[in-house]
Amino acid sequence: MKSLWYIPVFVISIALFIEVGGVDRTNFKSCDQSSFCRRYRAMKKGESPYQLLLNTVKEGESDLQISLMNIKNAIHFTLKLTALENHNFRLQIDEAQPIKERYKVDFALNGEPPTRKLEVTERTAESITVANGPNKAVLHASPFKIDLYSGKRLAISLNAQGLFKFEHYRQKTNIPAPAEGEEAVEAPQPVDDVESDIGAWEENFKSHHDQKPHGPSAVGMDFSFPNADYAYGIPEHADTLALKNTGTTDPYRLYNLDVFEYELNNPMALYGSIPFLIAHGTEGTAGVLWLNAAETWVDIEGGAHKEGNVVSSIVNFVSGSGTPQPPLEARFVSESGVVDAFLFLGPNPQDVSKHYAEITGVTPLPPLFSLGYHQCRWNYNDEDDVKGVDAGFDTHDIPYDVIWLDIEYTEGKKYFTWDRIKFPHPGDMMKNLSLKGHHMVVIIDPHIKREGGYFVHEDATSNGYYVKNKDGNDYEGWCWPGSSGYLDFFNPVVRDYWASKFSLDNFPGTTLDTHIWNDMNEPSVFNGPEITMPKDCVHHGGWEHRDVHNLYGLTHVMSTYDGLLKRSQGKLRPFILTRSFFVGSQRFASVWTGDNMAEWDHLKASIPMCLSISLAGMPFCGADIGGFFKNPDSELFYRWYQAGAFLPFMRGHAHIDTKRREPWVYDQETTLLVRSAVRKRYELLPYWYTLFRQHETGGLPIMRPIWYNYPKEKATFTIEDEFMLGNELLIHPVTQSGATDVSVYFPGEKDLWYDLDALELFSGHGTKTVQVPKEKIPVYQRGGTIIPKKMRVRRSSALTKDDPYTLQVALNADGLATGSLYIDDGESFDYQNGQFTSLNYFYDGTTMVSKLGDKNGNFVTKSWLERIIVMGIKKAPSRIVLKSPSLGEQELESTFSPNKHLLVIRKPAVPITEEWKIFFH
Ligand code: NBV
Repeated sequence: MKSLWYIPVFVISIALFIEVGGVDRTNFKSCDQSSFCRRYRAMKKGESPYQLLLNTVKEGESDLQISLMNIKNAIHFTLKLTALENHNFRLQIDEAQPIKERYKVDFALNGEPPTRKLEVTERTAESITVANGPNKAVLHASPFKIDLYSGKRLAISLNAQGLFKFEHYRQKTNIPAPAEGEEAVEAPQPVDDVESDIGAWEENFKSHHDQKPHGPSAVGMDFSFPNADYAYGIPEHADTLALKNTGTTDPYRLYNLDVFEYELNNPMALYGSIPFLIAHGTEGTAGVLWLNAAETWVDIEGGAHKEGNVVSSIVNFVSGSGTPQPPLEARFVSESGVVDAFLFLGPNPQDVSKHYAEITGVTPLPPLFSLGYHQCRWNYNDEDDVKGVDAGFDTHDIPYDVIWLDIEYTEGKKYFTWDRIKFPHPGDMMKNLSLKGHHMVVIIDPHIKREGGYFVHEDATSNGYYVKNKDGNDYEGWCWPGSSGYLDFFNPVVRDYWASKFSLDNFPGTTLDTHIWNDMNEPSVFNGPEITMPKDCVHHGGWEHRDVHNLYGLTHVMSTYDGLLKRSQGKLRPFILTRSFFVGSQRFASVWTGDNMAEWDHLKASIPMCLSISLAGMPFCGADIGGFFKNPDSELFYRWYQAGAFLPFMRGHAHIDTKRREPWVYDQETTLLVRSAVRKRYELLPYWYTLFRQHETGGLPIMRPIWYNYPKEKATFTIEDEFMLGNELLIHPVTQSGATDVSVYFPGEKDLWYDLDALELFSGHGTKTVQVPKEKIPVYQRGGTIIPKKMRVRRSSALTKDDPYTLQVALNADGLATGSLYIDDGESFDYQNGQFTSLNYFYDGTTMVSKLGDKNGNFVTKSWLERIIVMGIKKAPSRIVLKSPSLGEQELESTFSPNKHLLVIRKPAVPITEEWKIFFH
């Protein structure tokens, strides 16, 4: 019997991969089909029956603990409010005397969050007020509510809507059926709605039965942001950047799932989850991290969004326009765990990101090659195919850095092995790629083929490394290899074991230039409920999969990262791409938006999707260029490269059933257009690298919504067809078929925007129509900035190592500009020991200065300064003189275009790492 179930599953999966027809919603739960979501959504506002017992307050150095009681059933909880460094707060609520310990999220935070002194400033019979620097929290006893102030402004209120609810663990009350002739025992009065919910103790979905041995355990809290207009973040959803009100739809769902052919514009769950929301309005920005790894749903209401905003439409109908908008509300509900909420009070978007990054970590500086172009396909068939594709880039003079191998390179989908027919000499293949400075990324999924003799399976079974099913046996699911086991990365021994598999000895055929792609790590289980692991499976420490589901992918990449690190004795920076992610995944991996489609709307969606992921602290994001499923026509293809060249992670990828689509397989014109887009990427690599270093040190996103840099400018709040890189570049990719022009919004009342192709001023503040002939990528440099470039075309980023730099200066209305450049060896951790140079540049009309940003840096390079381009200069200087330690005083040559207001200074020729001054006379 046991072996028969897979036949239909297998047939279904095959069918899935041939037909392209849109998501099968019946595979995934709606809120109504998830019993805790249904229960919580049925709750009415103000129903929250909790009261703070103010006479129980215990003051700690940096925290306050108080008892919280459910007045309906007298169950007690412990509330702990902690003062975090940077004047934010952390709220933790747990059962005071649970019959079973509740899961608290591990791995996500970057160590124990730093705290500071919490001061009690006021006590009344109804409330207690505590201060954390300029910010304060007022805890109201009854009705229970917490108001958080950023300075004097009320930024966030908790339980203001009265929707907080905490389902305590309980014993199941089994009421024996009456024997014949006996009277029925009267059922005890239900203590809450849980008792009457048939889904509370077990639940069915399709053919799957979820046995809930611990019963109902959900937690939920509402957060109000009185002054905010929109909420952003909580990826991953294929939806708008500004979150929609969910009054008439399902809530946004956070449950890492492999959603085949995901649809756009809906709140369904996708591969990754980051329960971090940013609320923003002209008066300030605030953030909430709801640190819970169980299935989570998020309802959004109020704010400036019109559609789905029931309250605001009634208010507007009754009293006409001009009525204050209802407060923006977000309500998080999770199936288990505790309440653990980090409350970031801003007041600026930058404060929120920085403080979030301090707690959850940043993306460490990636190796330079990984910022170049990546060429992938499911699959490059064999070594000759790889050789041919590599040669194709040379023939067509297109730079690229990485070629990827998908699952077919393995022997029967057994990871850490090679198909010996197709890839008989992987080591030689690797070395040949390395000769031209290229790298390879190979896929390693977490499912393990259950086949006797396969070393990983043998080790996993004999040592008990697999996740267990509810009966305590190894859980067996179905994935690419057929019957599969799933390593339990929650066990530190398993993580070490997995890490050791990446050593060059254990994974023969790889070299230090081989990096890793972790796919299917939601985890994807073809025959599991919702294509994932059953919730009643059990992990290390006895935790149910229900408690930790959204952490699986994080633990997988953590361990892979460790493996790659150890492989080079901690010397080289690993590159990993992950599909599934959670809070903290940014510390280990880059991410992409999974299996999109070769459709214009999917190209368009890649911008808000990566923006949301970036806002949630994961900056290294991209989308499959060209679209994974289906075949793009040439226009979609080259427009996608043009957009993709300006997303942090740039990779072309395609499904196994699609036509080949290396950059040169269309007509010659398309090849040239793609080539030009990729070359633009390479010119800007020094700028990208500097941006990533700034992220590492400052925690801000790299790709940013326009409002992030212009927080007071309401018109920007819902823009999602353009974005900024750092503070310098504004990009409005063409995402419409047949477009001859696009309408670009230029923010900043006083800002000036320079066209990156024409090298001249294009616009001030406002909306402008931009002509977009085939080769045009609308990219603008903000006046007041300086960006570094390298202009020589090479085959890979590695080969540009000693190339000279160009500095591109764009003047603001006052004729000023500043910028920076970061340089190191591009691959090792030596930069952490001083092997780097970081420079700041200042231009003020009479001088331009290069100054070391950090005197401790002492990187040695042959690179020099080849050119300085100044855009927006009114008149030509009569003399330009350079003063530098190595070259002394020298007059520099230049050309000036009066119509363009463009000055090009030729060959300053100073070593790039030097401090110098240029005088304009
Ligand atoms: O490994 C095959 C694919 C991969 O190409 C894709 O990028 C992943 O998102 N993988 C999913 C498995 C199944 C795709 C239908």
